[in-house]
Amino acid sequence: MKHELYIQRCIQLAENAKGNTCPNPLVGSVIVHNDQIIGEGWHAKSGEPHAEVNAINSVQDKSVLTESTIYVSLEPCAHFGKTPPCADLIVKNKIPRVVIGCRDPFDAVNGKGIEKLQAAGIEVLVGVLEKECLELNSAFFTYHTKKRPYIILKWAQTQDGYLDKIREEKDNGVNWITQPETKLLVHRWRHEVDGILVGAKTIINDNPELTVRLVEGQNPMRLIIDPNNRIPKDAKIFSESGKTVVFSNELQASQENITYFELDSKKLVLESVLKACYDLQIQSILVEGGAHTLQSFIEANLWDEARVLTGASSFGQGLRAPSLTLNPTETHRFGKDSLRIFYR
Ligand code: AOF
Ligand code: ZN
Repeated sequence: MKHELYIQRCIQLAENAKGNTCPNPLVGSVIVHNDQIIGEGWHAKSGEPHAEVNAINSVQDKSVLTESTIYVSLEPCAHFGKTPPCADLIVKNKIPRVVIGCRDPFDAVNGKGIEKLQAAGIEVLVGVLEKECLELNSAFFTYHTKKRPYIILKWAQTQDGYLDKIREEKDNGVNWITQPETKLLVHRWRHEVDGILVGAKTIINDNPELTVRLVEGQNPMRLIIDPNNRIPKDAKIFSESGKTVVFSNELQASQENITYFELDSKKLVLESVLKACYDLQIQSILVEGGAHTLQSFIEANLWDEARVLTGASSFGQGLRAPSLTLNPTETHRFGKDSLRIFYR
C-alpha cells in the first residue's frame, strides 16, 4: 500500500514534464527514509538528467541513502545515452532497495537496469501500479514494443453518421459538424502528438494547414500519404512552419522542411508509412482523415485509440463515417457535441 502511494507520487512528479520529454518518456522518482520522503525528482527534458539523478541530488543528507528506498515509475536505465546509467548511480550511492513501476522496453535497457541492480545485491521490486505507469507513457511503450507509433484515429461525424472533417473558417461554419469551441480540443490533441497524418484527398479537397493554432505549442510533423503525386504544390501545408513528409510512389527532390519518402512497393502502404515513422522517431500520430485513410487503418487493425466527435446536425446524405465494432471506453459532452473515445 505504501509502495503504491510513493509510485503514485512518482507519476505525479513525472507529469510535470508532460509534452516536453519526447522522445524520452515521462519519469518520476522519490527517495524514502524512515517513511519520510527525503528527495524527489523528475525527467524534465530529453538530454537533461534522468528522474533518479534529480531525486538523488535533491537529498540534503546523502549519508542516509544507504538506509533508503528509491521509487521510480520506470526501470532505471543501464546504458550510456545522452546521460550515464541511472542503475550505476544507484549502486554507487549504495541505496539498498529499488521499487519500480514498470520495465523499460527500450532496447538498450529492457531488463538490463534491473539485472545491474540485482547483481549489485540491491533488493528490487518491479510492477507497483504497473498499469498506471504504462498508461503514463502509452506512446513510448507502443513505439518500443510494436516498433510503430501509437495511432490515434480522429473524425467528426453528424448525428446520422456522415463523415466530415472539422471545417476551417473559410466555410463560414456552414458545413461544420461540431461547434467552433470543439476545435480547441483538436488543436490540443495535435500539440500532444509527434505527427498528424492525412491522405492526399483531404489535402486536395480541404487544403488544411494541419498546424497547432488555438493552443500554444509546436507544430507536429505533417505526414501525407500521396502515392500518385496528386497534391498541388501550392497546398497550404507546404507554406506552414514545421516539417512535412510526403509518402509517394514517385520520388521527388526533398526541399527545406519537405521530405519526399518513397513507398516500398513490396510492402503495404501503411506498413511502409509506419516503418518510416519509426525511423523518424515519431512515437505518436493523429490520423485526421479522410474516410479512406481512416478506414484503411481500421481494416488493417492498425490503431490504438479512436476519438469520435459527434455534432448535433444531420446531413441526410454524404460520405459514411467509419464504424467501430467495439464500445467506447469514455464518453464526454461539450455543449451540443459529444466525444467518444475507443481503445482497441
Ligand atoms: C531512466 N530515468 O528519468 C528516464 C529514462 O538519451 P538518454 O540518456 O536520456 O536516455 C534515454 C532513454 O532512457 C529513454 O529511451 C528511456 O529508455 C530511458 N529513460 N530512464 O532511468 C529517466 N527518462
Ligand atoms: Zn536513467
